[in-house]
Amino acid sequence: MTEIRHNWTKEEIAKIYYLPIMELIYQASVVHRKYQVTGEVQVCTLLSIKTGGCPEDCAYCPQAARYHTNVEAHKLLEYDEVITKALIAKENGATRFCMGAAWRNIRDNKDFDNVLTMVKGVANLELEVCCTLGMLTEEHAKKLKDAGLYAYNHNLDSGEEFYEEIISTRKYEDRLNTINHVQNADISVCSGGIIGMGENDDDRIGLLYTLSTLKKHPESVPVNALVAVKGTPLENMKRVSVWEMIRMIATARIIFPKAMVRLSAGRNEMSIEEQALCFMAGANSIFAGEKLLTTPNPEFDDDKKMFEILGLRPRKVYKKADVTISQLAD
Ligand code: SAM
Ligand code: DTB
Ligand code: SF4
Repeated sequence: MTEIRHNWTKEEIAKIYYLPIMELIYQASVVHRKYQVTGEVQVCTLLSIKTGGCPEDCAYCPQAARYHTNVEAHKLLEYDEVITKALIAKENGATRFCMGAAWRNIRDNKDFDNVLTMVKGVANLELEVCCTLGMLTEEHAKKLKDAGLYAYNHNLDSGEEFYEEIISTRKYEDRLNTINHVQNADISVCSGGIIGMGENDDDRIGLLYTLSTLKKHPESVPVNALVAVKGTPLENMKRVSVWEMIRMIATARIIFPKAMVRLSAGRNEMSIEEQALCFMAGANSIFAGEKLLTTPNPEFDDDKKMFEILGLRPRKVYKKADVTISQLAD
């Protein structure tokens, strides 16, 4: 049960997924203790470096140009603003900094050159630098790698069949190709999904199954609860139950013992007790800071209190910094 496997069948994953919830949490916890550092949770921070105006039609996304949401679109942020935000995140205990852009795909232009400079800048801080910029080619991935990119986030979002119901402007296969390009450039892969979009259990199992059959497991698996944003086609979706989040997290922990399983979007509506169960079930990372990309998230200080109450430690950095916040202020 606890070895690393690439030959999971959907039936085997379903058997785990449907375990009675207390048994599932227990089994995930056993795997967690064997493969991960117990009591340690990585704090990551997101920054939307280019917001809104996206040509895609992802039904959940407030940044798609075709929906009328309250998101204020802005062009690519300036380098100094990005570095300042990264240093603030670091001061607050973050060890990973993820920059997101509302792009369908990377293009060879000035904006991409500027993003490469930002990657270099953040990589010089004491942080794992991650980007989520849409689809990319192998050449783009190599350029990002050379700039010092540590990880690339590209979610499969759901199982293949359900994907077509929420996005029509690209194919599941396009997502898989991008992940392949990222892996070929030796960049760490962050890929997971969203629950609460109207998918069924088979779709969730299908997502985990596809991720488990990648030639290399993703090093990071984010589990997001849909944030239903007014103006998007999914605005009226009911908030997903915490038991479903726990079920997804625990199954992911068992299938991907070595991956970081990230309790991602949806924490703003969760109590400390609910989040504690997610950590018991194998989640070992959160996004902290008042905003995810465009939607609200708990403040750093609230999470610090939660860590204290639960006796959790933020995961330490593994790199040396070239710049400190005081140097930047000079
Ligand atoms: N445009 C790029 C892309 O789609 O790959 C990168 C940015 S996109 C906003 C990153 C991820 O955020 C999506 O793949 C999706 O999983 C997640 N996301 C977007 N809107 C969300 C929402 N309302 N609730 C939960 N997750 C969401
Ligand atoms: C991921 O899986 N979740 C994060 C990160 N990867 C990029 C994004 C969540 C976005 C939630 C909606 C918003 O804030 O715009
Ligand atoms: Fe665009 Fe990404 Fe939002 Fe889809 S999820 S609309 S690709 S920003």
